[in-house]
Amino acid sequence: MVATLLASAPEVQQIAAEIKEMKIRGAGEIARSAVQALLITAKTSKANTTDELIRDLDATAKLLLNTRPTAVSLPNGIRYVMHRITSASRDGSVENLRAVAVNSAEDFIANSRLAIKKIGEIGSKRIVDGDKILTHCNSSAALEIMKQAWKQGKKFEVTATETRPRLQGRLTAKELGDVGIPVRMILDDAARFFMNRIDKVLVGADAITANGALVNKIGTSLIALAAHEARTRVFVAAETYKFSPETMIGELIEIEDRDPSEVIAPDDLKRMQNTTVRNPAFDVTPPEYLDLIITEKGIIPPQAAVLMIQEQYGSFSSEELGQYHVVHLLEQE
Ligand code: RUB
Repeated sequence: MVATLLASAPEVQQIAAEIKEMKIRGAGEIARSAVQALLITAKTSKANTTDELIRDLDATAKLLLNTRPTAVSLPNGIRYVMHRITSASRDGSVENLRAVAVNSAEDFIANSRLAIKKIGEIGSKRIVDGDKILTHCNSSAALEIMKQAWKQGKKFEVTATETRPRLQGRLTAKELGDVGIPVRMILDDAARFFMNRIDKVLVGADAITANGALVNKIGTSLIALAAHEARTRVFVAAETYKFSPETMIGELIEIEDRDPSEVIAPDDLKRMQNTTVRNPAFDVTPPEYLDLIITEKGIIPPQAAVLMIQEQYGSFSSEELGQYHVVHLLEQE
């Protein structure tokens, strides 16, 4: 068994390490990279039987599932491929099953990129001349909306929070600034200070729960709270593979706790008596603080998240979810 896995190990291990170290980051890119790891495994596995190939793919899936816990896109992307493999016939040749794996992985990656473009098309209609938009962290889906709106000739400006501790706000400012959009970067703590001058908050998602709550970069819920107080609308850009089927059956989304050294240098911390550090990477914004979710299938109110999950996954048990028995996800009509 080890012999069949070794061939794909280095590249796959590298993808897993880069997700963990956040060299690969953002929920969409994490999912595409995890699926890419399955694709590499399918192409390079030395498996002689369909069972051996499934075992190799399953080992890669498990490795990837243990990288970052919060982005639901990751297990959903893996399920997209694994469901198609495990429901394909095992009686056929290993080459046929390899082709199923490669095609499903390629489909997921292509459809997920297409989903971002569609979100850009749909969401850009909600941006009007003169808008002052606030965004948090660095979401490719949220940025696509702003980039497409700018391309259409709309004139607006963006306030980007710096996003402590990893400063993804700088990536956002660079990306938007490079296409000509005027960006003002602010401290995360200044969001409420500026909120009265903001027309729309636009953020991405790591996960959407069945009750329509948003799991996104730490600080999103405080920004939504400030927006609620100022009667500023909050828009979420989320591909449908960010919706969590687990939450339909009462599971909670795990919030990643990252290393304290991202917040304070270990030597500085050592000098502080009786002090510990917590560094949750994400938080939960309840649906009451969100106005709408922009998906590639259209705009929905957060309360309709449950219908979106039902439409995509049908009904299922927790055992079925665990065994990749999930259907329809991201399938194009
Ligand atoms: C990134 C983050 C993004 C979502 C959506 O967190 O919170 O808002 O992942 O991104 P991190 P996208 O930097 O810790 O991964 O729209 O690109 O999927």
